[in-house]
Amino acid sequence: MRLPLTVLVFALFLLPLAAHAGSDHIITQKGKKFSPGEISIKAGDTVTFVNDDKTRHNVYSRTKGHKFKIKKQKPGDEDSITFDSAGAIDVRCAIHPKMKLVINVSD
Ligand SMILES: [Cu+2]
Repeated sequence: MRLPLTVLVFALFLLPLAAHAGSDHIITQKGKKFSPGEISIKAGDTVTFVNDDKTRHNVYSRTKGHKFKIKKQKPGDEDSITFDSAGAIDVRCAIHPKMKLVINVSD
């Protein structure tokens, strides 16, 4: 059986690219809590922060070497951050101090 050329092109060029791309993880903000409250990912992975609340959130981290700040997120907004290096990253919300999330990034 002969494979169509397009299938071979996909197999040779696109699958290796897909295998090397980082995974995407979803963190939901609902009831003024991050869910899940802790997550383990690989360097190069992306985390998408979804505001599933009726209030605004303002996600940030001050962990050394991993600082980021997603300004204000309205209900329904989502923003993605890619984490390129290993570390335990403390994530907070500037509006709700009780909101805590730890992102464990491994190589
Ligand atoms: Cu918040």
